Amino acid sequence: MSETLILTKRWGKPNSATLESYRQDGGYQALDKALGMDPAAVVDEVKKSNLRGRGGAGFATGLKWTFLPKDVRPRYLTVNADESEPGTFKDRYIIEHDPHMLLEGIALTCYALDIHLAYIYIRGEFAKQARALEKAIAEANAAGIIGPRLLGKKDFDLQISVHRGAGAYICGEESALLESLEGKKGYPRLKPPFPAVVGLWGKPTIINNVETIANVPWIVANGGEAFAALGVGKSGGTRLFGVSGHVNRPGVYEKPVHYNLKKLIMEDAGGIVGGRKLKAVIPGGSSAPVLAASEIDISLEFDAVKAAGSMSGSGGVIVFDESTCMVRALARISKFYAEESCGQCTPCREGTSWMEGIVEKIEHGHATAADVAKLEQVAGNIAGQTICALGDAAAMPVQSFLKKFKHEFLQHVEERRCPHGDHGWGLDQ
Ligand code: L3W
Ligand code: SF4
Repeated sequence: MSETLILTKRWGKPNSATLESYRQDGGYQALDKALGMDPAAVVDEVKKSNLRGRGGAGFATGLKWTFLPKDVRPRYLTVNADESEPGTFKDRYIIEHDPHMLLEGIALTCYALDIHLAYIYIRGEFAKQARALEKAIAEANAAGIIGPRLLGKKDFDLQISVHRGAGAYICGEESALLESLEGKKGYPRLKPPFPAVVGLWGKPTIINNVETIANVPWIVANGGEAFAALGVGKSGGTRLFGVSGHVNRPGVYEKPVHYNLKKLIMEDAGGIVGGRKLKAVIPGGSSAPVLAASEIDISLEFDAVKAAGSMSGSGGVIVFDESTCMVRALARISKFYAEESCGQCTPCREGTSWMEGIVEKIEHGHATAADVAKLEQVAGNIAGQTICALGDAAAMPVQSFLKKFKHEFLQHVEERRCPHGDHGWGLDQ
């Protein structure tokens, strides 16, 4: 039986981003169907679908939608297109190849939740994708699909606005994103209250990832149960997995949420380059704990990856072969978090730079065994002590690399050099 494709089925078609092409393939028919439904029935389908957030946390989408207070207006939708987690590259392709699918998802979500203004917060570097969105929004407005009347038939005003970020990773954190959208510095807010209750301009705001929202047209067209049936347990549908690193065929793969990680790497992505052996895999973006080669015969479903000691996160699968220096790889990851910490809370601001410094020292053969122990201690004092998840995101790779590959760190100390010399492949090569 051929696999069901929801998000990638139109990728590669000529002019797939145009309204004409989208409509030829049945686009906006789900919106048409929804306009004949009660908005609450649309929410019910999303609940039944077991759609879980594709941005990293895997939170149940339908449940999040129910957190909106009943009587407070206005309420907003914000689509998180900040996609900056190292190893994650999927939302940009949805926007590039099928922007109307996202717009239809937005229109359906707004209709379901009585929202009249939606923002798409897009990573500043995504100039091409921002232009694709602007163009698609202009087409949808000109065709009367959005604007004062949905599909030209239902009095329901819907405006969609694109807001470009300015290159800060932290603005992908939902509350920092709201601050940035309000024109302020992207400092994460303390939660609770969650954005669904107190969000943009203090009003209830639903924030969902691009991929999450892009699934909604299929769910409405085919029914929530059909979507749930593509997955397993409380996780429905397919997901986009971005496979990068030492594989023969890196790229984005759409697979059922519970697809096997080993199969994805060894079969779909063509196995390890040069016939070398696999050393390690980060299964869900750089924040997720690393898995050793022996640990990857697992389902990629959120809870299954958690049970295996990591996170399925944003679906970014990073593959390291046997030639990788794990200290160097960690040095690259730690540098990223130190650079991107917003500096608002002490454990993260000081701890990320401290960890970066120690890992660099180990990598260059200037450290002692006491430095390795200190690294472990610093990471332990960041995790769970910060305002937002960036602190944990910086600590988890350090803790897991040390847990699984401590011998490599100690080897650097003993030999007073990197055993891989210039030949180790780090993340920056
Ligand atoms: C109302 C409650 N709402 C939770 C909402 C909350 C949010 C969602 C998930 O971090 C993770 C992080 C990164 N009432 C609620 C509630 N919510 N309880 O549910 O919340 P949370 O706090 O579990 O996660 P988060 O703060 O959204 C996201 C990991 O994802 N990550 C992400 C990076 C991804 C990118 C990217 O490029 N796409 O940056 C990677 O693994 O570490 O753990 O909406 O408001 N009681
Ligand atoms: Fe800023 Fe880091 Fe604190 Fe998050 S954990 S608020 S990024 S300093």
